[in-house]
Amino acid sequence: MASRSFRRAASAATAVLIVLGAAPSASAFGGPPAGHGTTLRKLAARQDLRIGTAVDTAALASDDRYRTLTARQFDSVTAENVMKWEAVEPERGVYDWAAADALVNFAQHNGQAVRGHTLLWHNQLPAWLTQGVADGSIDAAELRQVLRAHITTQMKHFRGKIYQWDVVNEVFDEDGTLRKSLWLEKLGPSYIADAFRWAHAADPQAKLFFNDYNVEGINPKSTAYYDLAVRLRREGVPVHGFGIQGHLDIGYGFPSDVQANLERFAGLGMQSAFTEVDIRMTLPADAAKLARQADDYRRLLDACLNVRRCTSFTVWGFTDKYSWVPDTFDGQGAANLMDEEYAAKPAFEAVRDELAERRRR
Ligand code: 9MR
Repeated sequence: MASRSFRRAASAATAVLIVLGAAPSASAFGGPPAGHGTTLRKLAARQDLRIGTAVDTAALASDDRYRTLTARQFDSVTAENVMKWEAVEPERGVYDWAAADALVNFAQHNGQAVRGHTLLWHNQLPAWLTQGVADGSIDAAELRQVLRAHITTQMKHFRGKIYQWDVVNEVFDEDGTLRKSLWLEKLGPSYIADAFRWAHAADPQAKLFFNDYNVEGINPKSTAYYDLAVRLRREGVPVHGFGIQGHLDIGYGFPSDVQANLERFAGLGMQSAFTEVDIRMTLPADAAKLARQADDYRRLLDACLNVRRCTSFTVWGFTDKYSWVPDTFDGQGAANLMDEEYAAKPAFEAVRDELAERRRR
């Protein structure tokens, strides 16, 4: 592989210019001026890779620059929140698809594919469901039917419009044992195979994914997914992909074996994807931290480009303006490709350069 400095020099020579929508104001970190030329999605298409972003649908409706950049830079979108169970079925049997449908329409209008997120999780469940389970008014048999109805209804609603679905989200703990969620507690471990079977029956074209964090490298948690994938596929359960969220922190130390991890899933005939990449830091940001962040983004993307069955690379929002990070991690942030003013950070340039220079194996 060419050295990083070689590739950087080659990139400068290629002089790939970017369009950042309406001209961004100068960044505190000196992001490049807006130029005319190519975009992340054009570069990714040449690599046979989808480049995606999570979308905050409130921002999409209210912020022109956000909307322009979402359409221009990405060819895959994921609903950050509006396809989650609490959003689509706030009252039992009463579905509200308005926000999710608006995003799908936006995507279709802009020639973008949609990743579905997520059918089965332990978070953002509707209160009627968690309360019903807690007070015993929904017993295990009924819960199984409720889950089946939810998955079937949602998959049918979006049938043919979603290319990859995060069917089960975050079902393992760090030590590789199944998370003690209400699903495991009430239904036992078979709920996972059931979820995939029900999803596939309702939309046979969609590729069905596991999705989790802290599974970038080979570790007990990612190995638990690997072992489960082996077993499920042997049993004929339709599980097609492994989603690696990629919520990192520049202080973590870059996870080892990312490419080897992707390769072992490819060896099973499965796809993989980076589904929620952001790389946070302790604020304030400075040049050294941003350089480190850029390198971590580059290395994740590099691993994906090196494995043909890694089919999409999605960032969890592209601007620091709407990131979930500062609300969750005290004193941390600046995790995205662009700053709050939409100026490109070194991480944006790193992703762009990597897409421009590399040829997939
Ligand atoms: O970014 C999402 C944030 O707006 C929500 O408040 C939060 C609620 O749990 O979920 C965030 O998205 C999560 C995703 O659905 C699953 N992986 C972790 C993401 C970050 O918490």
